[in-house]
Amino acid sequence: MQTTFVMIKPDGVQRGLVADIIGRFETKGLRLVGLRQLTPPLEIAEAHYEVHNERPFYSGLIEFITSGPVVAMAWTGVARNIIGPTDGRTAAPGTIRGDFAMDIGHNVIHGSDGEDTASFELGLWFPDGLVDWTRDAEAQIYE
Ligand code: IDP
Ligand code: MG
Repeated sequence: MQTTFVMIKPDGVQRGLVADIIGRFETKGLRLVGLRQLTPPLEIAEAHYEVHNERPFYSGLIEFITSGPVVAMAWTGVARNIIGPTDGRTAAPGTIRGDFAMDIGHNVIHGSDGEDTASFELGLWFPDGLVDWTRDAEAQIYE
């Protein structure tokens, strides 16, 4: 099963959305295997968004993501469709971005977009590794 790096961005933390967002992944049936709150150091933020470093929004994005605490998480199970597409204005209701975001930059949450980015991002944000445990309810959640 895939594990995704998920991060509640500074706007989501400031707006008090942490409990609601964690609850969506948890009640859907994903398994929480990493959780930490931190104000991202510049070098982690720059490494995380390195693929975008030529884009016009890059410096604003780095400023935003280092502006205050984020909640970094690792979730096992399918996460991306809970998050929704980048632009909150067009993301479908029912997704986190569709329900909570009104813009493309301040879009509340990040989720890795594939297996390779997931392993890179998990190593970057969780250098000490993840929590290895079995969620007993998975016997009911998965057929
Ligand atoms: P993603 O987060 O859905 O994977 P990406 O295209 O990888 O979206 O962009 C990374 C992040 O950069 C977005 O989540 C958003 O916060 C920010 N971003 C992307 N495009 C724009 C833009 O056009 N203006 C401002 N910020 C943007
Ligand atoms: Mg992306």
